[in-house]
This record gives sequence, C-alpha cells and structure tokens, in this order.
Amino acid sequence: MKYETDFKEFLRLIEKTLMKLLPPANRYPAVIHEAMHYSVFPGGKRFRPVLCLAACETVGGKAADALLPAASLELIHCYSLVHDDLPSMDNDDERRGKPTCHRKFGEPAALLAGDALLTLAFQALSQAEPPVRAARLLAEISTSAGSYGMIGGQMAELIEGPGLLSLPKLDFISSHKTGKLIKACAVSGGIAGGASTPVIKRMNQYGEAIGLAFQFIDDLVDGNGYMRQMNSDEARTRVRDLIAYAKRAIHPFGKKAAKLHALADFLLERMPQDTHAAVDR
Ligand code: GRG
Repeated sequence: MKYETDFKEFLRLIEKTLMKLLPPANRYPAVIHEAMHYSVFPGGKRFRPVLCLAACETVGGKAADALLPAASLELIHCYSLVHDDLPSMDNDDERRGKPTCHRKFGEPAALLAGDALLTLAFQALSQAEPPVRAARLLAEISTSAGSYGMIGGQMAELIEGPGLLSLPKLDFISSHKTGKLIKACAVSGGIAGGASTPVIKRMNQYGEAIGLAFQFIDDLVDGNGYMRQMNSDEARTRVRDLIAYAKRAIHPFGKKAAKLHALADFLLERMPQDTHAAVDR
C-alpha cells in the first residue's frame, strides 16, 4: 500500500519511540504494563503521529524533533480507544482485529491501562527540549485531549444520544471528539519544528479541516453520525471541500508540504464511493 511505503521511515521511528516509552511489559505489576502494550501494539494506521512528523518536516524541522509529541499523541489516541470500548461507553468486543482490552484483561485493568497511557503521554512530553517548547506542546495537547477537546466531544455525543441531531451539534461533536486531537498533531508538529505563529495558524487550519474530514469518512463507512442527517453524496461533497480547504491552507509551503498533501489524499482515497444512501432518516 502507498501509505505504508510513503511513510515507512516515519512508521519505523514511531514504533521505536513508542517501544522505548512504554514500561517493560513484565514490570511489576505486570498486568497493567501488559495491558498497555496490548493496547498500543500492534497499532493501527498511526495516522496521528505520522501527521505530526509530516507537519514538523513541512515547517523545516527534522522528523526526529517531533518524535515525543508524535508518540504522545498516539498514546492518547490508544487510551481513547481503550476507554471508548469499555462497557460504560460502546461496550465493544473487538478492536484492531483482536479482543478489546477489557475483554482480555478485565474492566479494572483496562480502565487503569487507559489512564496510564494518558499519563505516560504527558510524562513523555515533559521531556521535550527546550523546556519552553515542552510547555507549549503540553498546553496544546492537553487542551485538545481534555474537556475543551476530545473529551468534550465525547461527552456531547453521550448527552445528545443517538437521535437526529442538528448539523451544528454534529459539527461540534465531530470537530471535538475526533478533530481536536488530529488538529493537535499538525500544530504540535509545527511547534516541534520551531514554526512561527502565522505558520502554526496554517497548521491549525489544515489540521481542523482534515480532522473533520476524518470523522465524515468514518461516518460514511459505518453509516452513523452525519449519515443520519445527510445523504452520502452530501457527505462526500463536504469531505472534498474540507480536503480542498486543508490543501489551500498549506499551499504557501510548496513542495515542503508534500507529505501533508499525501496524507490529505490518503484520507480522500479511503472515502467510500457508493455506500449508505441515507440511514434511518
Ligand atoms: C476518551 C472515552 C473516550 C473517548 C474519546 C476518540 C474517541 C473519543 C473515541 C474513540 C472512538 C472513535 C471511533 C472515535 C472516532 C474517531 C476514529 C474513527 C477513531 C479511529 O481512529 P483510527 O482509524 O484508528 O485512526 P487506528 O486503529 O488506525 O489507530
């Protein structure tokens, strides 16, 4: 697959960094560390950390400069999946083709493994250099993961329930639940690469747009969320508009932004072309 070959080196660096950050699986009390490893390896697409490294390169940094924020963002993503699968949330049995963390290790260990992955992310970020950059990364990532971001979106979705929601409500949920962390990947890559404020603003615009596109595509795949409010043609049009907006935001970076363009194209390629006309309208 093109994604795996285009980003082979990034993916290698990300796996290596994650492995270094996680405590040894056999360290006492082993069940928590085993559950953490189980939830991080083998991973999924690693889209978020790849995006963070690509943003860093775009602003003139080296991928190695962004490994700590990239790995931290993936740890937070993995924690959100573990908690999202819990019986009090989606109560899922499978994740990434194997039993969910709580099915394998029990609910208490899964809850704690998620907590530990989230905490480890901030422990890792605190090691970023120089300290002023670490502080900026901590502020960006904690805000995007917390109740102003991902958690806020998840809570909004829970209180609104599964019925028909207005478009502004759906946009709030998606841009927070999924979009904020993806936006934080682009912005953190910029911070790690030493970008100026106007450049980081462009990373923010790019990240917000592809973050929302990501959720639209997920909804097109599983027929939920936006697909209760619009038909698949409308959803696909919205995805194309968001991707076009994202690409315009990074246009001034020219060829340096090739990897960010490739990631936007990767999302477009994943968009289903002829599924789910309209679901339960
Ligand atoms: C903290 C409970 C809690 C929830 C936060 C992000 C989130 C909200 C929950 C995760 C569940 C979910 C399906 C969110 C929508 C975003 C999404 C499609 C996540 C899956 O991301 P991928 O496709 O997964 O990048 P891989 O396996 O490739 O890492």
